[in-house]
Amino acid sequence: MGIVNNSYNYFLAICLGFYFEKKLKNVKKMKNRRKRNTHKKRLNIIRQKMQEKNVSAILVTHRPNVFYLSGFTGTSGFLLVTPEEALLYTDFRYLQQAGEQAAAFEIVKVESSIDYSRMAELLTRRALKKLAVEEAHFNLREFNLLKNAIPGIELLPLYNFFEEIRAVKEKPEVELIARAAGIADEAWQEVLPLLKPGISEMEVAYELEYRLRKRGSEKLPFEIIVASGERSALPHGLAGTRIIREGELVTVDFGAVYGGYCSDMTRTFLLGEPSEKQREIYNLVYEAQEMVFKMIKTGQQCLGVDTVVRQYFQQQGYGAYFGHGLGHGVGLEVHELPTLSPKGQEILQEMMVFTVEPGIYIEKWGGVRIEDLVVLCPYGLQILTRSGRTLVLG
Ligand SMILES: [Mn+2]
Repeated sequence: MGIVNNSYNYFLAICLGFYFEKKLKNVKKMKNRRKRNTHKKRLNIIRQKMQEKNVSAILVTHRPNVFYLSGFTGTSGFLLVTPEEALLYTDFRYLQQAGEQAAAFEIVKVESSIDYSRMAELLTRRALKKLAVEEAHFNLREFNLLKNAIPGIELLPLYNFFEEIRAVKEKPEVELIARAAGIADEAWQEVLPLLKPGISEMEVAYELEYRLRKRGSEKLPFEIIVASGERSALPHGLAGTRIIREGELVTVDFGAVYGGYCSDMTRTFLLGEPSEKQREIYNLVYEAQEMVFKMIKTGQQCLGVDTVVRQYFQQQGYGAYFGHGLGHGVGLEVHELPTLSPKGQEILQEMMVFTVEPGIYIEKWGGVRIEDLVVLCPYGLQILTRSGRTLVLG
C-alpha cells in the first residue's frame, strides 16, 4: 500500500476538489437564477395588477417593497416600474451592490434618494403624465421635490398595493419565516433556566437578545417587551428596571429576523404558585387561542375570526379587557396584512402568515397574552412557533 496508493489518493483529492468547486459555482449560479426568476415573477404580478388598476407607472419608495420587488437591500434607492421598464435608481455607494442583487432591474445612478431628475427624463420621454406613489410611505418633501422635477405630473396615491400581494407568501418566504420562528424558540428555550425571582425585566430582555443574535437573528424586529407584575397589564410595556418577584405574571414579546423575514411570539409566565384568578385568566386566554387554531380556515373574513374571540371573552365577563386585535400578518415587516381585528376586511387565504395573540389586561392587576405565529396551508393551519405554553415555570 505505500507510495502508489498515496499519489493516487492525492490525485483523487485534486479531482474531487475541482469537482466540488465547480459544483459550488453551479449552485451559486442556480441560486442567482432562482432569485432573478422570483423577482421577474413578482414583476409580472405587479404589472398585471397595474393593468387592472389602470396604472402605467409606479414609484416604489418603501424599503420592504423595494426589497420584495428587486432584492435590493441598500438603504437608499427607489424603483420605477412601467409595463415595459423596471428601473432601480440609487447613488454611487450602492451601484455595485444593486447590480449584484437586483438582476431583474436596470440600475440608474442618481445623486440621492430624492434625486428624481433621471426619472423625470424617462417619464417625459415616454409621455407618462400619471405616476402612482405609495401614499403611506411618501412624505411631503418628496412630494414637493417630485412636483418640481416633473411639472404637470399627476400623482396617483396607492394604498397597500404591494402589501396585499405580500400578504400571500411564496414557499421560500414561509421557510425563512419558519427559521426566524425557530431561532426565537431556541433563544427562549435557553433563557428559561435563567428566569428566577430577582432578575430584572431588562436582564431578561438582554439575555434573550444576546441569544437571538447568537443564533443568527440579523436584528430585532422590534424592541423586546418584558412587562411584569402590574405592568403586565400594559400590552406593549418595554422592559424596565423592575425586578421580577415570585407570584407575578410576566409577559415577554419578541421575535427574530432571518433572510429579511420576521417572526413574532409572546409567552406569559409566572414563578412560584399562581392565584386562582391568575390561573383562570391564563386558561381563558389559552382556550381562546386553541379555539382559533381549531376553527380557522381559508375563506373566512379576518374580522369574523376576531369576533369569535371577542364574544368568548364577553361571555366569560372579560369583554372589556381585550383591547387590541387578535393578530396581524408577519413577513418582511412585523406588522403587515392581513389584519385580524374588528376592522379586518381581508379574506384568509392559503399561504398567509399571521399571529394569533389573544390577551386579557386588567389595570393595576396584570395581564396575560399568548402569541403564536401560524401559516395557513392547503391541509390546514401550521403553527410555526413551537415553544411550550405553560403558565408556571420550573
Ligand atoms: Mn404581535
